[in-house]
Amino acid sequence: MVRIKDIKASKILNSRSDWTLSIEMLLGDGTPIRVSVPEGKSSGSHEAASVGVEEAINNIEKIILPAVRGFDVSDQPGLDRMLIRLDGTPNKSRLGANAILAVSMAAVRASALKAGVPLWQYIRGIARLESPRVRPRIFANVINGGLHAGNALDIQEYLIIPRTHNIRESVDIIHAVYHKLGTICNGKYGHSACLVGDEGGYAPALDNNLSPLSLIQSAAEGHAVDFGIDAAASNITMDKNKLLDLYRIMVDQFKLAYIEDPFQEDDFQSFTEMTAGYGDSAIITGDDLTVTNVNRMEEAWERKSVNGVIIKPNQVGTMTEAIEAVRRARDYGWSVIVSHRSGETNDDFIADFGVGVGADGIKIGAPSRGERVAKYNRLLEIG
Ligand code: 2PG
Ligand code: MG
Repeated sequence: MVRIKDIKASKILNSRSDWTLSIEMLLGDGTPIRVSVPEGKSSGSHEAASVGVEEAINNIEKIILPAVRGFDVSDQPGLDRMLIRLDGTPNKSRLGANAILAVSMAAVRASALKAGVPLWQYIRGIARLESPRVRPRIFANVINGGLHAGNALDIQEYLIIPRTHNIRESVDIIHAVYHKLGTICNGKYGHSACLVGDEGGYAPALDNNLSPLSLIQSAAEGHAVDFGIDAAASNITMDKNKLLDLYRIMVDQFKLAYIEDPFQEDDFQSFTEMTAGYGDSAIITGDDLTVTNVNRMEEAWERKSVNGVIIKPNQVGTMTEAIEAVRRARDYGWSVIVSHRSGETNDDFIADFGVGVGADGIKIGAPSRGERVAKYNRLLEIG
């Protein structure tokens, strides 16, 4: 049995140079386990609530540590239940989803280390999901807009999705297309217009929401890739009919295979229409709509609003609940896409999580910027 002896919490910088939470959990035998938590910018308003970093540090040291000291890290459901009870609010607003998640993640990492197995394999074991043995397809965000870039693109993410479950092949394709895209972008708009955004994709100074798809199409010529978008539409002011027109053109001209958050986060009805219209050829995915929350997912299922779902551990706050959300999505027959956040650290936990739960896809930004590359390289290591 491996017990929690101590937890030291501190603040570190994330990829947007905002402070975020990092902890070092000390185990009974003195082994230190480090994790840090990411942070979204286009966050859904129904996500579990994180608190400020100083408050999270204080909550961990003054409230969480006294409760979990001596706890067996391998009892993940027991630990997570205790954290949820200790918080006592429906959205983790007392202790903070960031504070709770850090402890929950550290327990998983500690248990994997002590069990002598890779993190992804340990997660596969505790998830007990009937996961296919194939690896997730990689969803690479190669052009950034919306809140993740300083350009005028309404759409937040333009994604390429290689049609392979082989990690090496997938990264090879993403690498090739990303470089070609850079060359095309520089040639057309000049270097200064093609610097990268928050998730490492190029952020060309464009305002036509279709232009990025033309660029990507040229860059991807000859490669087996699908195209997708994350509209993150809660941050778009365009009215519903204009958005529908835009999506119609995108599907017709570029055969979009993936559309995330096409409408505002509470507009289940419009998602339902979208899924009825395009769900046969595209994965219509909830992110801000569903926020890794089984109650929101249930509503989306009853209303046939989506056929795919984003899973982000920090939207819900514990490993057990994130795994439960994956299980629920499987019951519903939905595609499961595990995702990083736009404000990341170099912690590569999410790569192991995506592989461990047998996700269909994993969204990790573009293959540039250290915090994104950390996830790509971890996936390559896992193989
Ligand atoms: C999203 C995410 C990650 P953020 O909307 O899917 O790409 O962005 O972390 O800013 O919510
Ligand atoms: Mg999203």
